[in-house]
Amino acid sequence: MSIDAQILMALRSAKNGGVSGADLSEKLGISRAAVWARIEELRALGYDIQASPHVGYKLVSIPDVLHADDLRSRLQDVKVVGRDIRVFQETTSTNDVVEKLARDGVKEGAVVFAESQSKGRGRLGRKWVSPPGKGLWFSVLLRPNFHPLCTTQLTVASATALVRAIRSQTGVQAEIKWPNDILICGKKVAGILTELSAEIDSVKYVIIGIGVDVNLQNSDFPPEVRNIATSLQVESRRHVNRADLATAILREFDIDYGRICAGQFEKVAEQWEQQCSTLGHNVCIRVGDRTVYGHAEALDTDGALLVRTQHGHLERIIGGDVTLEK
Ligand code: BT5
Repeated sequence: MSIDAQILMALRSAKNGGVSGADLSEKLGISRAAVWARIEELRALGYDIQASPHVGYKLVSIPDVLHADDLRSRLQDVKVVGRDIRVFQETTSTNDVVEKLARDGVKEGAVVFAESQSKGRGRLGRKWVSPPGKGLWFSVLLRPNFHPLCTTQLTVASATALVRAIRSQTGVQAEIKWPNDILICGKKVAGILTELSAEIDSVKYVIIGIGVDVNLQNSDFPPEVRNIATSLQVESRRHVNRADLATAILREFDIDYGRICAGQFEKVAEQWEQQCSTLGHNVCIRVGDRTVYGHAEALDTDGALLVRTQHGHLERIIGGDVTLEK
């Protein structure tokens, strides 16, 4: 772990107290002058660190920036998701960056954040609006040992993780629209783009791309999206710290990924069923050039949606665009 991450970790664990320069210097094995220099660097990034002769260094507030070392230092407890974190100021799409990492053999659990994306994308090549500094635009690399058809389980897991983290960080109750939308009061606040590289019966890697509209104002969305999108700031009426939210999402996703790897998808599905606005409704689903009408009954064991069609058949849908019917 980097020196900066260790300093931030020590300051955080001091809670309301402070940590003396001498203690930090001893703990990190660097001189007090070097500690001071690192503290100055962190202050320049916006970390408000007070220094006083009696209390030592004290972390007063953290800036709304994504700092890879800081995020990593706050995710000591994760098993897989978030054990390697990289932050870019700008990328084309974080899914592209992670795909390159995957091909280079990087271990699963790596997460790439970008402050902004010039070519953020949704499914079927749709555009994903990703302005700088206002959202969480990131992708997670996973190498699950399962059949490609089970990949929907990961989309389901990331959706439930998002709902839990949004709830714990903002108090707002979001809902899931199958398969990949997170909505608040019917407006989209986050989306998930799951991309896969696989052999016929085994997965090579999966990239879960997640976009969360955190502190965007309505005017930050282009006109064509403004009426269907919202942000956590708009809904909770307060600024949301992105680093806090990011660590909460990754921690929750790590828990659900652990469950899936242990063959306990049903535990994830249980939560999903409580948070999902699609189930129990009549739906219209566009799957490629086909349209399926029916009643969304349940989630199958691989994450597929089970829809009772107008003709009484139970259809398994593994992807598509859902519209709720009246
Ligand atoms: C999605 O696609 O919802 C998946 C979005 C995934 C974005 C993340 S960001 C990090 C990673 N890197 C990427 O390049 N992508 C992932 P889909 O269901 O196809 O929805 C796309 C539609 O959502 C667009 O056609 C717009 O109507 C709408 N949209 C675009 N930007 C939005 C935004 N910021 N917030 C809400 N809705 C948006």
